[in-house]
Amino acid sequence: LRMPQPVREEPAEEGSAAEEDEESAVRVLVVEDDAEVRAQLRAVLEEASYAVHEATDGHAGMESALELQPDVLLCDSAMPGMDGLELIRALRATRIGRNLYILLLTETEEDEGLIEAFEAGADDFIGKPLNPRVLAARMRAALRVVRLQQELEHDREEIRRFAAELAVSNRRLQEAALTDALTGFPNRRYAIERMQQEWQGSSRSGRPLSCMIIDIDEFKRINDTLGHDAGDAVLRAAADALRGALRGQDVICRTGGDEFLAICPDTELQSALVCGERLRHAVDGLTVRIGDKLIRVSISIGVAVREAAMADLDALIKRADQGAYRAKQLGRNRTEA
Ligand code: GH3
Ligand code: MG
Ligand code: MG
Repeated sequence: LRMPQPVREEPAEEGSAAEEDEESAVRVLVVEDDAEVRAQLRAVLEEASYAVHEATDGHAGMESALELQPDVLLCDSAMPGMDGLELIRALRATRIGRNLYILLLTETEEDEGLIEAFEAGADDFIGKPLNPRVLAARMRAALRVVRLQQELEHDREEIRRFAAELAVSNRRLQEAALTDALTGFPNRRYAIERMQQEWQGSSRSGRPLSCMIIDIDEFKRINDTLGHDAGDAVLRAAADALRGALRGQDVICRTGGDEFLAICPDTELQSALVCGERLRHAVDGLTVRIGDKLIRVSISIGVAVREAAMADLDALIKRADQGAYRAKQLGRNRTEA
């Protein structure tokens, strides 16, 4: 059971147009030990407006791939040290490498070699020596997959955002369902659930639990003589005064009409009585201006503490109710146990 709390709103961040352009260019990482082939690849790729990055061996390729997170990896199969297939296998085992489109440059195009390349995780291959038109065509095929991947990622991001918004509005609804709109205090439903929690906690730990029933004096007369709106204004003013005099550990709920319940965990009767008196004083003498009239407000309070002989929560509330009744009988504007 959560106390109603205001929800913070995060401002949306916006990237500049230049940043977005940079992001939408398809990034290709070329891993190739032969400088001449690298230059040839770069020429073809830049002609087609890809953003080209280079690495000269498998290990450097691995590092660059993880850091740059390119859209396409163009990698040579035969390289000293970590060769192309080893690089592909290593990348496919990472989160970043899993969605990468991988195009393998191979010297041989015999079946066994190609099967091994696909099994290592290649998406496509291209034979050496390079035919620039074949490379451009295979890159266009790669682009179809990359675009789908990007759309998928974009949709996933939208879903995440939507789910987050839903969670926020859900939380607001839940909070509203537990809040009294007039005073902003937790409402009766919250009060009952919270009291049950505190009752159980206190029964288990043996720590004291007190509560108070607080009722505005002669409230009907305010309604009857000045109208319901005036009554509402008095209720709000009384609630604000109560809020200002409340200890941090205590909770006040509006349980109905002109009645409030204060829940005081870890509190013996004597301290609860002191707290009750502080609340009563905070409201006593409060004047609310309605038109040209000043209305004086006071409250009567009944206080009770959990006792071993009490069968259940209702017994505790009933005891507090009896205190409030006595306070009214004894002339109002009083705190009684
Ligand atoms: P007592 O000193 O004995 O408490 O007298 P009282 O007139 O305050 O009697 P009681 O507490 O029984 O009266 C509660 C009244 O509160 C009854 C109803 O007309 C009024 N009331 C209940 N809910 C609202 C509300 O939301 N707004 C307003 N303005 N009045 C309300
Ligand atoms: Mg009353
Ligand atoms: Mg009442």
